[in-house]
Parts: sequence; structure tokens; C-alpha cells
Amino acid sequence: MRLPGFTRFLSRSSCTRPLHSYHFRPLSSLPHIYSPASSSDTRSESYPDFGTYSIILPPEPFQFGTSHIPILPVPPSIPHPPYAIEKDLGNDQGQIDAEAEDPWEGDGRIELNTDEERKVRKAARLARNVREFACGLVKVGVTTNSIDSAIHEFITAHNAYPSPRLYSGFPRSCCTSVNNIIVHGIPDDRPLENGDIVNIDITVFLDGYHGDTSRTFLVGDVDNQGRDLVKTTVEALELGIRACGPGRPFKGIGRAIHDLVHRSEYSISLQFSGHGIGKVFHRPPWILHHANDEPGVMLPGHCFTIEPCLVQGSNPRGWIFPDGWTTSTENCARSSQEEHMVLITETGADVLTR
Ligand SMILES: [Co+2]
Repeated sequence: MRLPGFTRFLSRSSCTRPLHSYHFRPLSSLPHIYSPASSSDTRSESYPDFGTYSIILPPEPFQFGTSHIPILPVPPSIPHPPYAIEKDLGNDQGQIDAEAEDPWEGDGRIELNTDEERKVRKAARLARNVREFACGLVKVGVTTNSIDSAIHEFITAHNAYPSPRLYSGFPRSCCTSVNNIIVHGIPDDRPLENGDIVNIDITVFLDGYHGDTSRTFLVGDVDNQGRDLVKTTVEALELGIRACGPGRPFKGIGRAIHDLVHRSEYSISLQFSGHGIGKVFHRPPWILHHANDEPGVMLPGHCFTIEPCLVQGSNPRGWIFPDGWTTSTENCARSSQEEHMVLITETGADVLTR
């Protein structure tokens, strides 16, 4: 139940076609199945109106895995995280167990007031800067592949490694998740369309530490439903952040987000959690975004992400495309996500990717 930010399952084959997109007909405009027998007939409730947007579906015929996707080069002079080293040397994308390749130990707390704190803050700041750079790239007609390439260049130009690249075999340097994609969309040749929402999830590995952040961007004119979804997701993240501080329970984050979302027309994905971060990309503490009763208290030095995914309607379940990564909502409702990195200090909580 507590999946880290990246799921682990991959199979490989080849395919060259970009994702198709289809126009989404608002469900409320479809003929209703039920004719109300009387005004008190509860079956007459209308279908939820998720708005108008393109649905992202896997290309057909289905082909499995990601081995057809070329990996962009990273100069060997840039320090690589452990999971990427062998693959670059041996040109082998076949290693898929990220946890084994990026093992964690200890309680994961950063030593405050040391070089370690300085480095983790620096990595987070770079991730923030990449996110701001990405913001300027999002335009109608631009492919997510070209955004990925530009982000890759930006990160390597700052002597950092794009952490998603080769993590569990992931083939690109960031994740781009459009409309009904919850997380882990693989950048491709589909041009962004007017009305899309796209999450760009960026992680960098700089001087031995990872920095991780994501934001959902609006492409052109997004309908009211899409805008409100993104706005509520930003609020959810902010409420989660406000629940942070030394001595406060981790479960307070999920409680705060739940209290907002359960009053809305959205639901919270249970399949993806925030995570501890530092020398390792994903590690405990796992941060749950829904109401939960997990034990654990935040202590000075704890460094973790909060990254809620909100989904339109009441079904937050996702299913994974044949590429092994792209996770869509089950009913193609839209999803949005926002992510910050938080460091617990002696006196409060610093958002490192602000
Ligand atoms: Co993350």
C-alpha cells in the first residue's frame, strides 16, 4: 500500500508511436441511463461533469516496456547516483530493482548545521530552479519530449544528474503527466494542447543529494474544472506543509489533506506517497496523503517530500500503461499533483523547494 514515488515494475519491448489523445466528452452531456420516476428518485442524480479535455491512452497496438526510448547522455564527469553508474558503463538498462540499487540505511535524518544540510538545500534549490525553468517551456504545441530535453540540458549544465534517468530503468530525465495521468508519464512526441494540464516532476542529484519537486501547469485556456482541481491540489499541499514541525505526528499531514479534500469533489490517490529524501531518492519515512493512523513523529533533520495527487470524482484508483510507468486514473478523470521538499528544523519546517 505504501508505494514510493516511483513504482517498481518494468517489462521491455519496443514501440515507436507517440501516445494518442482523444477528445473527452463531458459525461454530463451523454444521455442519462435513468429516467427519474419522480423528483425524489435518487437515481436521477446527474453524472459528474469532469469538464472538457483530451484523454491520454496507451498507443495501440500495445507494446511493452521502454527499451525503444533512447536515453539522453550525461557526461561521465557529472557524479551519478548508484543506480545509474553500472548502466552507463555497461550500457545496460536491464537493472530494475531501484531499492536494491539505491539502498537506504539509518533514520534518514539530515545532520543540521553541517555540510550535509548545506548540500541538501542546494540540491533542492536547483530542483526549484529547474521547475521554474520548466514553467517557461510549457506552451501549446510543444512536445513533452522537447521539454524533457531542455530540462536535461539545464540540469547537466549545472553539473547535476537528472535523478529519474535510469531509476528502475526509467528512460527520460523528468516525468510529464498530462490530464488523466496521475504520475510517471514518460515524455513523448505528443504536442501539448490548449486546455491540457501537465505535471512536470523534477528531481536532480547534485553533490551527492537529491532535490525533488513538481508542479501542475495549465496549458492555454483550461476549463474551470481543471483550474479548480489544480488550485485545490496546491491548497492540499500547503495544508500538508502547515502540519509539519518538530514533535508533530507524520499522520497529521494526511489528516490535514483529508480534511480539505473530503469536502470537495475530489479524492486522494492512495497509491503514491511522499518519501524521505537526501542521499537516496526514495526512502522512509513514507508520507501518506490520506487519513491514516501510522505512528511516527517528525524530528529535527527529517527531510521528506509531500506530493498529493488529487483526482476528480470519488475513484482515485490508477492503472499502469503497457510502458510499465504511465499511471492513468481508472475512469480517465483528471488528476493533478504538487510536490515540495520539507526539512524539519529545531524550530519549524523549511520548504526547501519554495
Ligand atoms: Co517525489
